[in-house]
Amino acid sequence: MKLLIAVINRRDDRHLRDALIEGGFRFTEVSSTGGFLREGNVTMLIGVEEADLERILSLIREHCHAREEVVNVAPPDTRLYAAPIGEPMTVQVGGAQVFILDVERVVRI
Ligand code: 2BA
Repeated sequence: MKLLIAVINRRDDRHLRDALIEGGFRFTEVSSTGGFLREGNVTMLIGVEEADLERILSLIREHCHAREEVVNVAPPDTRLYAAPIGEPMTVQVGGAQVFILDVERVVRI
């Protein structure tokens, strides 16, 4: 079995969730915050049999899209003041960032 830890853009969350439920997959959603943009995203924990891994990845590809966002990045020595100063910068935000881990054992009680 594999555990997918998928950080999802919150704008894609609802569609992916519906597709996973429709596909009969089990998962847990955790509210999370991107370390760089400090914006809310959603982290999904998806336990999946190896045979279903590619099907899940296809669903994630189908429902999660990369977007460009313009952010103001303050110089490091001014960050403490939380002032809206800094250079506008365009970043491409996934989509999804997916980590795939081997699961040693699963116990359902
Ligand atoms: P954030 O950390 O808020 O990052 C949002 C986007 O900002 C990133 O998109 C990337 O394009 C850019 N970015 C992040 N750190 C940067 C840096 N030091 N310099 C320049 N640009 C930077 P994605 O790579 O698609 O990541 C989307 C979200 O996925 C991230 O939100 C974070 O919550 C998560 N994530 C990405 N890589 C991760 C990793 N290696 N470990 C844990 N979480 C990760």
